[in-house]
Amino acid sequence: GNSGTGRADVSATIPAIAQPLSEEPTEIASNIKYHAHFSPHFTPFKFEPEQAYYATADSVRDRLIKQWNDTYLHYDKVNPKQTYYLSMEYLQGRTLTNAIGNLDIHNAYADALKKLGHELEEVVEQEKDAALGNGGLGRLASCFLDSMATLNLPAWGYGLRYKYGLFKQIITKVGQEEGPEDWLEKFSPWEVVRHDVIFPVSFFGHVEVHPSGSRKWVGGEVVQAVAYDVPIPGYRTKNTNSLRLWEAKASSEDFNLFLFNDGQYESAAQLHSRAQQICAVLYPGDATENGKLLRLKQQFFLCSASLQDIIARFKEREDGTGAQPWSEFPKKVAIQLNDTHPTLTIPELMRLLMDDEGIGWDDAWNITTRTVAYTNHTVLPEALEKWSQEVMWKLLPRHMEIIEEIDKRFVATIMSERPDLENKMPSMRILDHNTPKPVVRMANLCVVSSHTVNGVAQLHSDILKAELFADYVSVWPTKFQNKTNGITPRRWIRFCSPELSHIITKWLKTDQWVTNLELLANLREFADNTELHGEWESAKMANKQRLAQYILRVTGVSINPNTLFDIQVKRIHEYKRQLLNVLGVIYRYKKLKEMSPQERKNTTPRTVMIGGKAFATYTNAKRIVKLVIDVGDVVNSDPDVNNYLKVVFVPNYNVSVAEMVIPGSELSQHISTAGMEASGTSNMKFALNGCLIIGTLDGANVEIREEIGDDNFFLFGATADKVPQLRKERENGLFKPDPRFEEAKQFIRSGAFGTYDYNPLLESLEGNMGYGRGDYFLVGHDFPSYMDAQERVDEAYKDRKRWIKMSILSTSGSCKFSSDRTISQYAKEIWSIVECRVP
Ligand code: B1H
Repeated sequence: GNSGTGRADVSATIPAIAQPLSEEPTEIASNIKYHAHFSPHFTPFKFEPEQAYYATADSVRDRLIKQWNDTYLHYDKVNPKQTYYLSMEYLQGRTLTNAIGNLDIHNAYADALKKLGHELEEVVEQEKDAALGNGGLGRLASCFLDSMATLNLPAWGYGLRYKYGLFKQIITKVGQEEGPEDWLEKFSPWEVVRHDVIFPVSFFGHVEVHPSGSRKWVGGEVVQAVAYDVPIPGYRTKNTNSLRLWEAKASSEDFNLFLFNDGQYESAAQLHSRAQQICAVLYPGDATENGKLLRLKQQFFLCSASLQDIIARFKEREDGTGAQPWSEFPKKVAIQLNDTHPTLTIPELMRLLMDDEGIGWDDAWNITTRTVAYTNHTVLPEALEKWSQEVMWKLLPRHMEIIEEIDKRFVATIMSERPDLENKMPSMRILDHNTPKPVVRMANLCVVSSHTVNGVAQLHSDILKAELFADYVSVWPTKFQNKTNGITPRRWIRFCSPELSHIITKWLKTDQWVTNLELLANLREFADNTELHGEWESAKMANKQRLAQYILRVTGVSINPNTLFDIQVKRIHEYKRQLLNVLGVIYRYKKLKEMSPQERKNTTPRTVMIGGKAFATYTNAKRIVKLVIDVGDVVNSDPDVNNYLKVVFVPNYNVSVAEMVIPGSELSQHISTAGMEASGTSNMKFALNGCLIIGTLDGANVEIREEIGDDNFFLFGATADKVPQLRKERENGLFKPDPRFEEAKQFIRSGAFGTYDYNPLLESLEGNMGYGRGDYFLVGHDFPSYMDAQERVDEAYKDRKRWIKMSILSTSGSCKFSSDRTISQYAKEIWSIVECRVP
């Protein structure tokens, strides 16, 4: 039992099933007890935080299921046009806090748990993050799901149920090491397996041609796709949408009993383990692509299963007779491709319509192109997917036939309508025969086959139109749009910073801002109010203290909440320029060392925190991690300076770490080389939480600065339009490095941070210009203006009143960056769907 711990004794009396929908803490407590007793996942009568978490999750899930089922029935009855968001990644993070927050029963559950001897804050920490994504692209998909449900939009997500999510980062003396992220180790209480939703997905095989001329793909390997549904509740609404994650399994006929009886156990189960590989692990490359067959199988698995499901639902809802008016399909279905990863949706939909439904090419093409839209998330060359034609012919022979036909017809149309584009054809075509190995360019396939193509911030969309897709723009001028990214204000301020949220609600005299972020603009009028300043500062301080405790717990480094908390957290990539940050820190350290104790007292004390995962084989990224750790070791143990500077590497950055770090930050760094970060979304989260930004004119920074005002943004660096010219100058030996830059690099070379070989990192900043060489990312060029901007930060921070005002203006200037706004625009301008509210 739990006698003496203050925790509920779940053995004493058999709990009655308490009203599962009651909002009374007492009733909720007995409902949680009921679950601990009757849906046990552990040895009976234990009630530690872990048991309390699972019992609470079961109790919350009961509430969700009622409205989830109602939503399903309602959409079925109304049969509205529905959006299907196809994504290889969802970075959902934890669910419990978000679920009780969206259900608006946080306090009742907190009180109920208290009655059972637990603190909600401790209980929710038991949950493992669902990290089925790499970074911004995956988290964007999750924010979109939250907004679609909150806006009562009939819209579902489709993805894969990876057994292992994004690797766990372990920081040791040697730098980053990777471990498996076994989020299903116990199980997830938030998924429901639908045993009746199961579709076959084929690979390999050959194409049979029938005497009639029709073609049929006969797959060689067949695996089953089983649906696992995750409820996506909207905020304060009944609508609860679904995230449907597919799991691959072999059918039981595939188990070879003959081989098994013969003692060949491994061979007997071969097909089982082959099927299990498909959803075993998320590919860990953020903005990189590595062309492995298994990744292509994953992509096709997602596309094929999702389309079969979408078509089955279309037929069921339409009339159930089997005589479908297929021209209705684009009026009922909008499919959004989250980057090119689900591109195979296009040939697979064509195949299903032609080969299974007997529709001719022209009609099938019309249906497909009116259904599918594509979002581009990057212009980095290493992320543009190109699949080997040879591999594709083997894995998907029928799809390659269709892709060839799309390519052929595209060429024919352009040649007849736009002969002036003849010399552009080689780069515009879908098939590329010129490389040593012929490839399919997935982005080109998407542009040619989608009714709409969008970028994720204004600057990015402009660059797409002017560069990557310029030739297509001249053919289809209205196909290209911008949809500036957004973040959900529920997870990213209301639930992760309740202190600040309550202050906002108090001053705005309404909590409507949580679903109508425009209202934050009304905070501006109080930006000079000293009473608000006091409250604001103490909320920020509470969040900083919480962060300091967390840092102490995970790194052993104690940091002072009275210093400026300066944070850069994102995937480690040379274009994001964590190296610029570290070089700046190194220069600051060196100057502090040279100062007299009296001079040091006049500086602004800072705690610099850097976190993020490096792709396991990206050696320069790993060297940057190691450099941050080494600099931290030296600086933090140097008694001359460690009251004025500390440097911490935040390990294993993920969604729940972000929920801790962002509210506690005062300055955040978004310092990519201009033109390279498509949007960025953490910049929006920081700004919303009253954190000031030091940044370049890149991605959404441009729009954030526009909204919060140039006085409240620490700007530096080259602009995107100047970057090509600067690279050329550099190539021609015209670049004159700033002495501060040389000094910082020399300090590393001198061995000040240990014996690790940093030469490869320093060499990437030198030598001949090329992708990844010769300071391609212009760290040297931007260094002086970066240091100047940092000096302006130091000055601004000394003036407390000014700083707090800037912080308030950051929050109130963040209205535009709600994913509710983004999703409303997608719904209206791309999907043509409207709300379908569950009564
Ligand atoms: C973004 C990716 C990405 N852009 C390939 N591209 C991947 C590319 O596993 N892969 O193969 C995974 C991810 N991710 C990010 O999308 C951009 O870099 C951010 O700037 C942007 O904010 C985010 C959301 O639009």
